[in-house]
Amino acid sequence: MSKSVAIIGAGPSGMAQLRAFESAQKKGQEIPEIVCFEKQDDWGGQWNYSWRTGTDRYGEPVHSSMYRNLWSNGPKEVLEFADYTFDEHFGKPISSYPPREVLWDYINGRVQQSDVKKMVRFSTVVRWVDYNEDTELFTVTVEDLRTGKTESNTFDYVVVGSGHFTFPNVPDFDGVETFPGVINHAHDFRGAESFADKDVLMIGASYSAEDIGSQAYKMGARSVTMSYRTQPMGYQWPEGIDEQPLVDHIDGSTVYFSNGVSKEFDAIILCTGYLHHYPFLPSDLALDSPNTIYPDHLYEGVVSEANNKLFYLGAQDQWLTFNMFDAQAWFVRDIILGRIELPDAATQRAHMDQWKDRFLALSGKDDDIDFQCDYVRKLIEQTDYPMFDLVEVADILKSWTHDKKRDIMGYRNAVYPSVLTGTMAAQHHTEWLDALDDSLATYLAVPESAESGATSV
Ligand code: FAD
Ligand code: NA7
Repeated sequence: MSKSVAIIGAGPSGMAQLRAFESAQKKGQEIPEIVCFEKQDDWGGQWNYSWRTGTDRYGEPVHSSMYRNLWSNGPKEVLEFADYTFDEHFGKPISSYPPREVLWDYINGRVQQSDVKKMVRFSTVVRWVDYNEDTELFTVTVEDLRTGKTESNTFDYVVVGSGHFTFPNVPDFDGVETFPGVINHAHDFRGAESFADKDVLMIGASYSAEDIGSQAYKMGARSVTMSYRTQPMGYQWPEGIDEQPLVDHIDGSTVYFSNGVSKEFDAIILCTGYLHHYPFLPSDLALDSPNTIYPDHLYEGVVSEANNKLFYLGAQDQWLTFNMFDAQAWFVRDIILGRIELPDAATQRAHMDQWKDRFLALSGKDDDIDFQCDYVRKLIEQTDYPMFDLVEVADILKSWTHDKKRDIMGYRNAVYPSVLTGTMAAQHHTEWLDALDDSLATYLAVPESAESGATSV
């Protein structure tokens, strides 16, 4: 097969694409020439933690928005790879909400077993991608960050797996320049220890505000205030956390909210989300979308309407993550291998409109969950990726949202069964609120106190 594929990024999406091709190859299929360009020194994308903020040692924008004490914010049972279970990786049941390093170990474990790392060019950033209508080839220009050398090569297909939780959405607020304390976007947040005994404000009402606010509470903040634009999160927050409407203006350390309430703060974290930003793509090829579970102009959620040889993985807002990226990667692989034929442009458009109409009619989280699980099921039905019970996955996701409503500081102590193996997750030795050591070693260790029946190390 003389075709060639460039994959941009070796995060969970890019790794899924590598694994998809490898899986076909192992079944005797000839595969194209594949090069995956990854600007970081290692793979794992967001899960590859960096203490750095701003720019990295090469002067490139730091990619990961994850922080030291991050634990999975959804049950691991909804993201489990269908071809590599948690049981297989860890050899024993683990809890439903592991810390970042544990999930990185799991993602890494699947691809370590294979030979795909040789297809990745690390420390190599994609600078520009151009499509030539005459040759029907993409020219991909990259820079080896270690040598500073640029080079351009042509490819038949490009798969974008560069993620969309890196470039901060930074709104302005009247008087914000007079605030004397620290102001950061969530992208640059690395830990909440310095918030002990401080009054902190989160602007935003989604996952980042919820989790960074909870981290601040865990690390002993005097008060945590979350400011919402559309609607409050509405959890039963413990004493010391409250929600206020949008910031009206800021005067020195005092923040005035739109309901007339005002309060002094020591620090502000902008949990205001991220931009879909693809600085290596011309505007006609770059996806332009808000953070949503149905970005338009992607046939089957992955094929660029502007150019059917360009694909996006993981471009959706995510209820499902690793297994959805797999479903997408297997589907993209089969288009490239010629196993799936794309319909004409009008049929693609009609299909996208159908899904868009359904998306626009969704009301509430349960609907969103069913929508994304249906989407993933329909993709898997078209490939040889192992099918799993997506109704059960949807049920776990719905239970998770209810767990959070019931106990926002304790939901991570709940356990769920694997939909693949049936194994019930283990009750972790330490409750999340008391767990201050997030390392893989401590997570997997059996504490001495377990023998005496105590619940914390
Ligand atoms: P990414 O993980 O972002 O990886 C993209 C890769 O592309 C990176 O390695 C990057 O270096 C590379 N890249 C980017 N641009 C270029 C370029 N020009 N050239 C070369 N390489 C490039 N998901 C969960 O399932 N559970 C969670 O608990 C969870 N928590 C999260 C917490 C935070 C703070 C964030 C931001 C996300 C969280 N997510 C979580 C979602 C997370 O985005 C996905 O799990 C997953 O990492 C997405 O994979 P990806 O490969 O699509 O993108
Ligand atoms: P999200 O989920 O995209 O949420 C962004 C939040 O920011 C959302 O509540 C927005 O309010 C709010 N927002 C955006 N612009 C503004 C302005 N101008 N003023 C006030 N509030 C604003 O991003 P997250 O960072 O929380 O989560 C992204 C991923 O990171 C996710 O997958 C997690 O797992 C980790 P809205 O509701 O639109 O009014």
